[in-house]
Order: sequence, then structure tokens, then C-alpha cells
Amino acid sequence: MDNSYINELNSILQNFSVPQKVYNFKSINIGLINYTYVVFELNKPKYILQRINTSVFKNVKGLMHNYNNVIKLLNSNSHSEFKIYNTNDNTSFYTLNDDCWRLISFVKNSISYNTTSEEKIAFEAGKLVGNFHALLQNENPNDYIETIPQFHNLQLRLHEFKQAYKKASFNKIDVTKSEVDFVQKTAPFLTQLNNASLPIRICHNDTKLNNMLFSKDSNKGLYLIDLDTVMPGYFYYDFGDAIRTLVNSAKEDEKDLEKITFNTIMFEQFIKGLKISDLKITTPEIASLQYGAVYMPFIHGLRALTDYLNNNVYYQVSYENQNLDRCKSLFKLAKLAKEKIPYMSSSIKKELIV
Ligand code: GN1
Ligand code: MG
Repeated sequence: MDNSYINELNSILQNFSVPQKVYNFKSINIGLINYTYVVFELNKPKYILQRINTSVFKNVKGLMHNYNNVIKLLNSNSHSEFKIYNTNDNTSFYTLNDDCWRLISFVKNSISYNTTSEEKIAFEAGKLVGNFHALLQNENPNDYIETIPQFHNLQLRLHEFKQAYKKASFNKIDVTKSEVDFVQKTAPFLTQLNNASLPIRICHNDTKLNNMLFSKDSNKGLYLIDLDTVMPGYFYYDFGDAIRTLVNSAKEDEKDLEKITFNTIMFEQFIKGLKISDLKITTPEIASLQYGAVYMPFIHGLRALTDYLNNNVYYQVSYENQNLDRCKSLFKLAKLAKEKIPYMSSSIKKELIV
């Protein structure tokens, strides 16, 4: 990172109520939406500074309101390490031109993983997701704004896909033939899902593995981070998104589709972790979980395909076809998960129905 950028980041930090020092920064490139930096004091990581992508998150005030709701609950349960640092004007984010910045704590001795095949991590992940939901289960959905309206609504994502397809270049239509076929074949199966009997819960909505913090020493699950999409939803969203990143240890943009797997041991460990969490899950929710494990890789693959057809206007990409690679690997996982529905359903029942 060059010196002028380090100075710029330091001058942004001066607007927050933290000791005024000269800090160092390291950029983290794993997110696809916001820009994230670890802030170091001497050589120690102290904070996480983020520039919120305001073309994706249009209501930052509402987003930070949701964030604060969750942090308050976490802190009242003695998880005091995770906090937001306010600005000198006592607001939860700092605005500079069109950009919004926020500062949160760096949780000491924590680690996150992009991929894993460690069974203990899958088990801890199940506990973490379950306990997050248990913590939020009495929240009033009206106290949360929808940071991205209809975020996991498949009808909306299919509509966006169709719009993008109409405008896409001949070449893109040609190279995406088999993915488009997969959409046509799979969408009717998933749009049949009936949410009517499911309770609306405050969900995290982005429970992929690298949004989970674990203890560096013991791999105990600590926190779910990245609370930008905390808003009302169905439990199978969070279940499915965690499963998609635990049963498959290949990267999200893996080009070699042979490497995409559905690891049943990791699946079972996650369920066992969920079972011993404090979450009280309803019977209709239990019946919906296996579909969540197909729904989430499918909807993410569909959104990646749409962005590829739209010439990469939404996700940050590091090469031209990255969205297409993400789509292919996510669709492969959705296909594997769909074949595993009978297995998932009996394994879920065995553990969760008492
Ligand atoms: C985006 O930026 P990040 O990694 O937190 C996306 C998620 C996807 C994820 C794919 C607001 O999240 O829905 O699961 O990329 N977030 C938004 O890894 O679109
Ligand atoms: Mg996110």
C-alpha cells in the first residue's frame, strides 16, 4: 500500500473516537462488496476499518442501526469483544464525499477460513449459527430494516437474470448455454418451496464460512461477522449458506469442477453442532433445511451468472470470467446437493427430531 493511501486512511481514522496515533493497514481482499482493512498499532491488529459500498447498501444509517441492534445483544450476553467505534460526532459511521466508513474491533486471537475439511470446524459452525439465531429469536422484525430488499428472493433474482439475458452479448449467450439450461431445469423445483409455515426470523443472510470467527488456539466458534445483511428472512437461508461452504472444500470460483464435493461427514457435524446450540427450531423449519442446501448455492450461482451477463457491475472481480467460474462451481454444488436431498432429509430428521 503506498504512503499517500496510508495517510488517507489515517486521516479517516482521526474522525473516530480511538487514540490518535499513526496506524498501519493491510487490505483484506476476500469480500466482494465492501473494502476492508486491518488497522495495526505497531505490529498488533487493533481494528477493522471498512468502506461500505453505497451503491449496494443504499441505506447505511439503517444498516448500522441493524448492526448496533445485534452488537447490543451480543454485548448484553457478555461477548464484549465485538464492538463498533463511534465517530467524534457520536455516529456509527463517518461520511466523506459519497463514501461511508465504519470502524469495528479486531477480535484478538481469532481466525477465519475460506475453506476447510476439519470436522471440528463444521461442528463449531453449526453451534455458532444456531446460537446466533437463538440470540436473535425474540427480536422484533420491525426493528430491522431490509438492507437489500428481497435479498434472497428467488423470483426477484430470476427476473434480474432474465433482464440481463435479454441485453447480453451473443458471445455471452453462447458460452453460458449449459448454465442457462441448468437455471431452467432447477428454478421450477425451487420456486415450489412454500414459506407459509415458516417463522420469519432475523437472519444473518451471509453465513458462509469466511464470515465466521474461530479461536486461533482451539477452533472454538466465536462470532459471526459481517452483519451488513442482518435482516428478516428464513432459517434455511443461513443453514444453506453455511452448508454450501462447509461440505465443499474447493474455492467459490474453482475452475476444476471435479473438485466440487458434497462431504456428508461435514454435513453431519454441522447438524450435530446445531443440535446442541440454544436454538429452538420448529418442525416446518426442520423440513425445509435440505432445500436450503440447494437453494443457496443455486441463488448465488444465479446472481453470479446475472452479473457475468451484465459485464460485472455488482461483484468485485479480479479477472473477466470470475463470475462465470463462480456460477459454474456453485451450480455444480447445487446439483450435488439436489441429488443428496433424501440423504440430507433423513440425516436431519435423525438428529433434530426428538
Ligand atoms: C458477497 O462481499 P461479501 O463476500 O461479504 C454477497 C453475498 C455472497 C458473497 C459470495 C451484499 O458477500 O451474498 O454470498 O459475496 N453480499 C452481497 O461470496 O451481495
Ligand atoms: Mg457480506
